[in-house]
Amino acid sequence: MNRLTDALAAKFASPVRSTRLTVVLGRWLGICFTVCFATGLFSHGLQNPPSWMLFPTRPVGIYQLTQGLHITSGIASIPLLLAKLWSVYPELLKWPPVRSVIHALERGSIALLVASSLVQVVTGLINTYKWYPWPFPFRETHYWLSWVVWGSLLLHIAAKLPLIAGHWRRARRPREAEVTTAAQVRTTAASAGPGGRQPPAVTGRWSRRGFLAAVGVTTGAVVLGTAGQSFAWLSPANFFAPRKMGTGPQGVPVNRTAADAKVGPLAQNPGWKLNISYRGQSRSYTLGELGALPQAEHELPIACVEGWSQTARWRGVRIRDLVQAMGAAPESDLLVTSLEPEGAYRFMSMPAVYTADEQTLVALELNGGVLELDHGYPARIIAPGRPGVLQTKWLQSLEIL
Ligand SMILES: Nc1nc2c(c(=O)[nH]1)N[C@H]1C(S)=C(S)[C@@H](COP(=O)(O)O)O[C@H]1N2
Ligand SMILES: [Mo]
Repeated sequence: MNRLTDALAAKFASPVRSTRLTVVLGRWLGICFTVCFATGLFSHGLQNPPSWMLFPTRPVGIYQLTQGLHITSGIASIPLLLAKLWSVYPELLKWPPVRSVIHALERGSIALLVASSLVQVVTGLINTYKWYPWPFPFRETHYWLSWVVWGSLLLHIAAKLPLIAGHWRRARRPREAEVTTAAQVRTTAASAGPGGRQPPAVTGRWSRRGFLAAVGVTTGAVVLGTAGQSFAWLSPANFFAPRKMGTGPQGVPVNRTAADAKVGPLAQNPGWKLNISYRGQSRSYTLGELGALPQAEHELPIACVEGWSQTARWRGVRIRDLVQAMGAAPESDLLVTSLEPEGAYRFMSMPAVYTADEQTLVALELNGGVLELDHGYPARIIAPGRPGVLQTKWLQSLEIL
């Protein structure tokens, strides 16, 4: 077994592989994972708010930015993660697999880290393509898995701290620092002939640079080809992401159509009314009545949790005006109900900060025209700084809490 794994290790040995390379890749990956984790927690907090949650509403595109960073850093992690796995691959073949309790714990944490990270980034990527080929609820799984990734990552960093510290800066004498595995020493020695020496350090350094450059270019290309789904200025380079800015009815992509949501007939019913209730009193508005109220117009983005976003011009009634007309304070929590008969989108809670915000609208128009059915006709919510999933379409009622 020992021979076999050594032979395998030798087969995959490369002078490019070194602790220093792994540390450099680890740093890039660490940045991506940190950005991804922080923005993911923010997104989760907005959707499942703990009691202490803060809801920033300015800049109005704050969620567009954080979710764009989330998706983009997650995508960038994929080539980096693969490169880092490649850089340590022979280590994983070392025999015996477990040498002590500490060693077993360390290897266990690496196994957990590798497995959870791979599942996390791959399911995340698949999710941006609106494909859910698994039986578990994506958001909860993604959330809990992020803690597993972070727990095992911290253990991994703690265990490797001496190595990381030792290779944080470029080695002044790369000859010793370059070579990591015993198999590598043997291969390089063998290739140098009897009594061989390691190849000149400079070769190793240049090929490492070349490898890092290749990883950098690949990561950059993947980022450049997808980030345009979230960042307008990169939109022309959006080759891989599933949704493109400026496409769809009224120039805005549609996430779920009226037909998918089975709301067509309800939403197109000419007798439609928006019902508003407060402390046992209620009042309803026809579409004509809503249109006759003072209208406000704002540029606000829809920023989907799945990564795409699109800024548009929305026009409609300020939600705070409707709340005040019921005799309630503008700083009121709301329960918003959609006509959509069932499912996760039927109910949406709106914390008081958004209700009070002058840019939060019951929108009737989009980009200068009456809302298309797929965008939420006859009326939908649009609020600054919220995930798209909370921008409820096809309104039925507002309950002031
Ligand atoms: N009732 C209802 N509202 C909804 C949805 C839905 O499926 N049903 N989709 C949400 C999601 S996930 C997003 S990203 C936005 C997208 O709005 P759009 O389809 O008008 O672009 O609407 C949100 N509002
Ligand atoms: Mo969404």
